[in-house]
Amino acid sequence: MTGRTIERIHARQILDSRGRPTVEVDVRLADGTLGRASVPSGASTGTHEAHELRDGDPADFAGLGVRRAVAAVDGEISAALRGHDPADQRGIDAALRGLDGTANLTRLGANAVLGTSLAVCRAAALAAGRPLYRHIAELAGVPAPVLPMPMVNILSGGLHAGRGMNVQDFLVVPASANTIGEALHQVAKVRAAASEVAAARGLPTLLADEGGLSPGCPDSRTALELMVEIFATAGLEPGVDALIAIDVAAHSLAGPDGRYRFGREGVTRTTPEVIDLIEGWVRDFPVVSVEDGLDEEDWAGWTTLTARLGERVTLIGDDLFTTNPARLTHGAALGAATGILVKVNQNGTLSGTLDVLADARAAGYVPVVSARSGETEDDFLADLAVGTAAGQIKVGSLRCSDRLAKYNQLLRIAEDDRVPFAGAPGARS
Ligand code: 2PG
Ligand code: MG
Repeated sequence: MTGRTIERIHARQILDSRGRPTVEVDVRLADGTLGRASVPSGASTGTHEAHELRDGDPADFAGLGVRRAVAAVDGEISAALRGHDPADQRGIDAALRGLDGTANLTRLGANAVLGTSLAVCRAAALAAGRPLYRHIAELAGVPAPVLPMPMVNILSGGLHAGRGMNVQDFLVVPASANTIGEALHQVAKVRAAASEVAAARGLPTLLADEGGLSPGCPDSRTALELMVEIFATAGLEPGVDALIAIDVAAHSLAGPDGRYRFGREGVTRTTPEVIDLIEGWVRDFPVVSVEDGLDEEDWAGWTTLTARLGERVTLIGDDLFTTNPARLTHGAALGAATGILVKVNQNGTLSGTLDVLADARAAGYVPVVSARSGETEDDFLADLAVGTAAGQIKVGSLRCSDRLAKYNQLLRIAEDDRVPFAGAPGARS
């Protein structure tokens, strides 16, 4: 065995940013190199995501334990990958999928498979003595890494904040920033202004799941007005320095009758009415992108929405695509959405995620690399966004170490002056 072979893979159950169990994987190489990675977890999840295996034992973290996934890594996965070259990411990911044997990674668990896939990648980069983002760029066939523009959570509702607002997230994009450092500085001003404005208005200043505020605005336009006021308080010009990104997470509003329930307003809307609502946001506010404006199965609605607004804002599919190549192909054929949220745990392997990013690019979709609402201190995503030159990243607010871990890694990568900053996002790639 050479030094660059996998000697042992070991997993453990750790806790994520919501205090729920998740999988952490250690990949040990024969030369002693240790690659470690952990797995995120969503709250507003798409139906077609790779399967997150939970134990369902009510006595263990209310059924959320991941001991079976951990056992799969320590047992079958470790045995199958022992002796493999960690640089062969594609071969390893194919072996993991083959070992699981199901389309959605239901047998071993996408959490077991993804944790291994990411930890293998990190071990390979460490063993080769090069930065993770450079290693990922090579795996992805990307000639030049790029630091992404962040879209940063400021106000939350939906499943990230006890349904205090119907729309899940309002985010800031610091559009006039010329470097990642400047971008984060502008966002820090916005985040501080958000607390200041909320306190002045007697709104709650406690944190939502991704470190933003949960002001409980009665409707979306009130939240958008609050965003604009926050930008002005931060000394930033709305529409020039600071743009608004919105994640509706419409899947969590959709009822079985195909209508959307905006419970805080006491209003139910049809698909055309939701499209009108979104058009009003785009007309009256500096909105740069709208994510999951409609439900994951509302393909006809998505096609209409895209035809109406696709040239004016980026329409991002998250639950719509679930980082799944077949769903992206389907959407591209229909002309549904113009952007795609890319989440490693929706797909299940690193290679699969890189393939979806490549497909998205080929089809002209704007990619956004994204964290989950449940995260750990793992900063892999920063290197993934840079290495794939994705252009944009979404990892939550400027609060909580699980979020800052990613931003701080971007600041470290920025010391490599060969890596440019993406700058302001355009409506289409
Ligand atoms: C989303 C993500 C991140 P979750 O909807 O885009 O904000 O949330 O991880 O809960 O799916
Ligand atoms: Mg989303």
